[in-house]
Amino acid sequence: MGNKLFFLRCWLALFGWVESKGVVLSKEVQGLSDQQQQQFEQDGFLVLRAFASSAEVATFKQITESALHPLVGPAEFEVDVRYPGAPLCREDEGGYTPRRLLHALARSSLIRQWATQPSLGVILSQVIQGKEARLCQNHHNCIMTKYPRFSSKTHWHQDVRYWSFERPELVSFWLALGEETKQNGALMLIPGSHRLSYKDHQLDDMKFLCTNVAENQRLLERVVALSLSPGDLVLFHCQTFHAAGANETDSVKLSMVFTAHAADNHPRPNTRSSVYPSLAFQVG
Ligand SMILES: O=C(O)CCC(=O)C(=O)O
Repeated sequence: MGNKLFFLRCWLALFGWVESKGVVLSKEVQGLSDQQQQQFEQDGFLVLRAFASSAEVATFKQITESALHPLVGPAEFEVDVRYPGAPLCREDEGGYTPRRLLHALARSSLIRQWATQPSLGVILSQVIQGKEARLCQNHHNCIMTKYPRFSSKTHWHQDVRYWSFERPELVSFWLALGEETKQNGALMLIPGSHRLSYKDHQLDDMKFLCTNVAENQRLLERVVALSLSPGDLVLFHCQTFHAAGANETDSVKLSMVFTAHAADNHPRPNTRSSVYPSLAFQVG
């Protein structure tokens, strides 16, 4: 019995080491410079190049690959969103193409550790008016999977449209796990669009920006199309208009996306935003 326990402990210790070796656990805590903070305030988004190490990216890619083959739910499928280019029903070819693996935080302690790391707590607090940040489990909390052939186009929208918080002051962070380019459907954003207000005729009934309206066409002249490398992180405000194309390449595009809010910005009770409690970031 004693021997069995000893071997079990050794196995667990080894497993723990293997589990943690892909993620840098003690990184120097670094916040944004004043210039980066101003850039975020002005544009409503900011790219932090090489934020995650190649070991971290490799670990998250491996977790993702094993959740895709076979598919481990919960997942959202392209057919569920019905965006342009998505298969129309499950029975169609590509009908089971995942669009995102949901509940990323519950999938691995390594993902949780990474997403709640002290540096992210500091950075997110800086971009939400210096308030203590909390990590939301209800939005986005996913690994986006953009597949060749069956992925859809995402029209211009603000993420906050379906979220219910006391104040529309949430910030998402998007980690590229591979190259993201126009060809495989990378994010495009409209700088400064989070600071504007919009009249009813500028948005359709699903709150997408109407591209045939003159005011919107002027906004669309400012579009920035991102090109990301593995490990790059994009911070974007929940009111920044963004869109993305379909994946026209032969390989799947993977990105991990989470959302944070100020601890004193509560979700409205009994909404999609209040189902699971938000998590605290680790202290450095
Ligand atoms: O990668 C995409 O298609 C865009 C995803 C997005 O903007 C969203 O889900 O809010």
